[in-house]
Amino acid sequence: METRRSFCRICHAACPIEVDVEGSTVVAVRGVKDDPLFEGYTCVKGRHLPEQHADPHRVRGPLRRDGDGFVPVGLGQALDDIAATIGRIIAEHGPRAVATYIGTGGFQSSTAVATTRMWHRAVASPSFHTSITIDQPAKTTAPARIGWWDAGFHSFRSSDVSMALGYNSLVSSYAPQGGLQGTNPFVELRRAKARGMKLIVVDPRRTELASFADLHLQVLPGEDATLLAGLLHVVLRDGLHDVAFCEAHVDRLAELEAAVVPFPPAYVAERCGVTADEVVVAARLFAAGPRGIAGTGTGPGMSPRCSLTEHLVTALNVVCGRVNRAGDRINNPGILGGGRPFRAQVVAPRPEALTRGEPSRVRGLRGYRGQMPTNALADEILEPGEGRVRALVVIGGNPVVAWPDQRKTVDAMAALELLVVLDHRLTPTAEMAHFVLGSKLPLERADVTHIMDPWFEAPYANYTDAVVEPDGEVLNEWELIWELSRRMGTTVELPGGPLPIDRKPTDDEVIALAYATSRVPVGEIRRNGARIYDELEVVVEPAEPGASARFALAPPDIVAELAEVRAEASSAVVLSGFDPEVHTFRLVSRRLKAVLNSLGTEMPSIRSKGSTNLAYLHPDDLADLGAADGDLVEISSPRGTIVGVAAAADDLRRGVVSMAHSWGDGRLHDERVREIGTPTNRLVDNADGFDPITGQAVQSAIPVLVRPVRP
Ligand SMILES: Nc1nc2c(c(=O)[nH]1)N[C@H]1C(S)=C(S)[C@@H](COP(=O)(O)OP(=O)(O)OC[C@H]3O[C@@H](n4cnc5c(=O)[nH]c(N)nc54)[C@H](O)[C@@H]3O)O[C@H]1N2
Ligand SMILES: Nc1nc2c(c(=O)[nH]1)N[C@H]1C(S)=C(S)[C@@H](COP(=O)(O)OP(=O)(O)OC[C@H]3O[C@@H](n4cnc5c(=O)[nH]c(N)nc54)[C@H](O)[C@@H]3O)O[C@H]1N2
Ligand code: SF4
Ligand SMILES: [Mo]
Repeated sequence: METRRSFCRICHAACPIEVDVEGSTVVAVRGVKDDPLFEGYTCVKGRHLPEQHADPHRVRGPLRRDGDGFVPVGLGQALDDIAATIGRIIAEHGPRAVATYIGTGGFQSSTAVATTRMWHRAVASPSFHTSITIDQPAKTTAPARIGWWDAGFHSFRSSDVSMALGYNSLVSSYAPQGGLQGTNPFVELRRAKARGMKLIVVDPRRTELASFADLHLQVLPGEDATLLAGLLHVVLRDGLHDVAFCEAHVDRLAELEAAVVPFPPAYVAERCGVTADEVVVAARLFAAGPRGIAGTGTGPGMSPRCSLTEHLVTALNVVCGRVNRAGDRINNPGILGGGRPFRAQVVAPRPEALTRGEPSRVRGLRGYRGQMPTNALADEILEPGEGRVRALVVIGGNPVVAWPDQRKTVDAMAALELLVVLDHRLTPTAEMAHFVLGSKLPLERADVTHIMDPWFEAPYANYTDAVVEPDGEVLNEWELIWELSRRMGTTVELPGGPLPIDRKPTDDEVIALAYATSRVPVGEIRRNGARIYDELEVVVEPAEPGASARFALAPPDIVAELAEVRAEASSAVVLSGFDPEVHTFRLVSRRLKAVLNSLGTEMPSIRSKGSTNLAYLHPDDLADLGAADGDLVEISSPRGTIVGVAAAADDLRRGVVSMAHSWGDGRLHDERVREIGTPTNRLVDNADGFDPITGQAVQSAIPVLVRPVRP
């Protein structure tokens, strides 16, 4: 038996691992105790990688649709057929008709996004989609309206205060401030608390993270914009903001102050279901700083008015001056990103960037930052007319359960002329495909730590070679793009030059081409393995002479939306079908430790921890419904109905159903809910109450009616 070093790629966190291998069998996986950043951390998912490799149902070679089932087919034949169909659709309907979607699984492969994006450019198809546009997309669009700070905002390790609105890093390893992702989050948090950092958590659930909080606001879901307006109200009213910073760098502070006047603590408290005192204490604790930021997770990022919420949280950080100043050392300048300077100046808002993207054919939406919104892809497939999407290649994603509006998504998958899925599992989406291509598992390919690169709390990078041989006729993500390019005669240009077409490159070559402009050459990162590049002394430079851009705190559309919020009784009114008498509960999303979105239950040890996504409810709510733990409950939104298995949870506030997403299958009923769970996206309407800028549907704080299912 041999032990090799690698890193886990089930989620973005990139925990370094030691892998025991016997021939091509993965025998055991452990954390790396001496890793300078992770200090031995792994989670239950990573430690069960051997079961992922041993899965008897793994897709080990191409499958082609044959009636209701599949037949195995040779890889060359499958790729010939796929390339020919894509070529025909482009010739008949133009390149826009061919779309790709890279999901969370695809993101883990460090060259998937770069190669797929450039393939789109080569065939002139704008229809490039990823899970980014359904994963808190307002984070990518808010800077265009409010501006950005070139040298970045405060990092976690140097913070005196951290405000977490709707994320739960101790389960998700996700944190907008870095710090609690890509590390050992438990150790990191304890150290921060030991040095005196104050933690404020805003969440309807007393989450694992909230249990460490100095202040937990157990809010009603969906009201984060109101809460943030209230925090800004207190900060500005009491003069707790950084006056000098605001004078030098912000515009329209007076307009923002005026716009939040109608959000005094008493009003905000009533609306958010907390006390006025809690609102004031939170504002003062945060403003006291002097360092630290507030950030949102998927809770607020998927609730109504996510763009406004993201604007206000950035505004709160800005008025408190929580940015890196000239002379500050940047704790992680990024290793794979380019060696750009960090300057103490505002990056000007560019709201026009949000009105110039490729138009979507529905709902007045547009592409932004080189991608089309995934929220509208089902409509792009279903809406007749020029530019209709007819072919879709899904790379490590699971639209049937993960996309908003399940019914529409299922209809869309069925309407495609060509659906290709690259995955190692026969997912509910793969079950609807014309071709399923088996993907390599992460331990079968080389990768770099590209997702975490800008977020690591230290200048850290890792590189892994493949540690086992691939099992079956399976493909890496870039290999699929290369195979299509070769057959279609397209050139995929990467930062280091074109992907060679006359011969098959290696993983290492493709990584070197994709990260040719990295701060540390990838060859060096490969030689070093996991390492902190402490010798990279990057210090914030003064502003460029003449730099005059300012943060746009209160553009007229933001002021107008704040007034709309103030005129509503609840954020749920954005949904036209909402009836306050009927939809008395709010359904919120949550992550589960043992699974990643739809992935996990194929591993027997994980499956034994639970085969359904329980519908957690406060025990008193359950009692009022006349239901008990383990009973079936029917959950209905204005858009649809699911049946879930109820579970009592006293960590929730009353009136909230907390449920993980992306379970179940595409059959649109829940007869097998106890065995496979149920997809909460059946409750989601992608065309009602959506955020007008990003198209984000209401996927959290969904107004629902809950009823017991009588046997
Ligand atoms: N209601 C509701 N809906 C949500 C959310 C929510 O909170 N609530 N969250 C949203 C968010 S944040 C996201 S990111 C999306 C997720 O949306 P998706 O990414 O579409 O869904 P996943 O279930 O993560 O699908 C990932 C797939 O990749 C496969 N995979 C894993 N590793 C690899 C690999 O190395 N290569 C390849 N080719 N495939 C691999 C897995 O088997 C799995 O089928 O869902 C969104 N949907
Ligand atoms: N173990 C595990 N880790 C994961 C994933 C997984 O499925 N499992 N998924 C990965 C993905 S794709 C992503 S994007 C990240 C997401 O990472 P996080 O954003 O941390 O996701 P959650 O753990 O669901 O935390 C969301 C929190 O928001 C709260 N919430 C819901 N609605 C509201 C609201 O309206 N307002 C407020 N203030 N709070 C609200 C919920 O109660 C929940 O505690 O996690 C990643 N990591
Ligand atoms: S946190 Fe993510 S990367 Fe780390 S072991 Fe768990 S699944 Fe793997
Ligand atoms: Mo996500």
